[in-house]
Amino acid sequence: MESISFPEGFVWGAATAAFQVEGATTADGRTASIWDTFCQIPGAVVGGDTGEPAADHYYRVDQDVALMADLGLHAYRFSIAWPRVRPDGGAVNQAGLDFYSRLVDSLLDKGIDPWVTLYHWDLPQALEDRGGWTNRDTAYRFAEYAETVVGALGDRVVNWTTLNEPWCSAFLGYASGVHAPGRQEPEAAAAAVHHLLLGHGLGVAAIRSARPEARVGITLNMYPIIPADPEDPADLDAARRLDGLQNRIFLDPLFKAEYPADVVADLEPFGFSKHIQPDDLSVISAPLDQLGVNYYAEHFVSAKPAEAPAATNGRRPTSSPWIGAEHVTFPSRGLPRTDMNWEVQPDGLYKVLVRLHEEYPRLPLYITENGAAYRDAVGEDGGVHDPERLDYIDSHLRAAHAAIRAGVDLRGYFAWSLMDNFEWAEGYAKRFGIVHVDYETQVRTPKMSAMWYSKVARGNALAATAVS
Ligand code: IFM
Repeated sequence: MESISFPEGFVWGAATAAFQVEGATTADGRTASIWDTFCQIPGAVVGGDTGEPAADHYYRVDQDVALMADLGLHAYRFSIAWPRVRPDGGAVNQAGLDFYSRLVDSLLDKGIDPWVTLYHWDLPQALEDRGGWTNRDTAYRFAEYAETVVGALGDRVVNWTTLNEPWCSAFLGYASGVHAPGRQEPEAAAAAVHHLLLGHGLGVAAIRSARPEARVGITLNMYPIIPADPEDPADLDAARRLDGLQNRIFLDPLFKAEYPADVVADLEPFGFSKHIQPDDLSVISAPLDQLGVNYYAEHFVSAKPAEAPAATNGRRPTSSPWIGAEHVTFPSRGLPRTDMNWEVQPDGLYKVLVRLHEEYPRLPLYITENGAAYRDAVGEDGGVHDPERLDYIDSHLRAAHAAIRAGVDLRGYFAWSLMDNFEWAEGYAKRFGIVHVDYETQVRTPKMSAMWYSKVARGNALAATAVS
């Protein structure tokens, strides 16, 4: 393997999200989010895990910032907990804002650029009680919340992300029920897609009016969709439908001011278009400064029935997130897999980046998440040896670099995740961190991948051989 350098100024960061790392779910006026409620449903989260203690980041934030500085990170992507700063979606809670204000100051003090995500899935439960993202009003409440956060942090934060992975919020939250709020109503998911995008557009306007100099984007989880048999019309239709639901239903309104006609037709049985009001698409397509891409794997899809239904392993029953495409299956093609059972396919990252470059306006791109869960343990020597994660990140960085060589304006990479954390419905069982967290003692141990990543960030380059 060759040694490669990244463009000057390339941003090397790591990411987390509030509910996954903070803990302190009732501290200083925070009220319940949909995830606090969801965790109480029997069988919803593996092991009955909850947002406590997570990585106790709320109380260990100084130590964590010092760790990032030791690793030589340029930027930290974190999210704000809406129910900390506007509990129940209502009045502003200064104590909640103060936590993030201190975090921003401490990052800047160490020369680390704060990248703020406003919504990483922790909707105040009180807003869900009024319909959550199925209710158009939630988009306006989101804009109000955005205005509050930008008002408090906008003097020091430049890079803003409105939503993280709205696909998950809409389809896992309201159709499959795998994520909070755990609803299994396809019509609700269709409504949620549009209201999340509307919230994004209104949020962009709120950020720009408070801080014209802000750099604003959204983060999408993008997947190349590969038909199992490219000669089979049914597999090709399966791929078209999934590309519509995963990628184009978000990209087209954001960047072309229209929903893709085939997706609108597919979703008509779920009442999708009745939620779209006359000016909505112009709000949603407000110009952005950058786009965040979260990449983990490809979807290899077929219209043929699955060989064996997936086991539920004691979890509560869930539905398909693929509304109108429930028949689509995901056959194995023998690629290596991570502990999430996700394929390892770095070439898919190249495909995603080049597709964005070719089919959508040429915005600066950032990989706002990429990484892998593996079964790590602290060894007898006190270290955590995670060569698979190191190889995973190395191979994806090589794919990203190939995209840069092909002309893609890629400006940064954020490893998911800075540290082990609450992996949603999988609880604490899946470890994505480059830093190991012992949840009993809250001791942090940088894994071998973290030491390696630190060298990459410092040198702005990948060495010829991955494992140092
Ligand atoms: O942990 C999540 C994160 O919150 C959003 N993107 C995918 C990660 C791994 O599942």
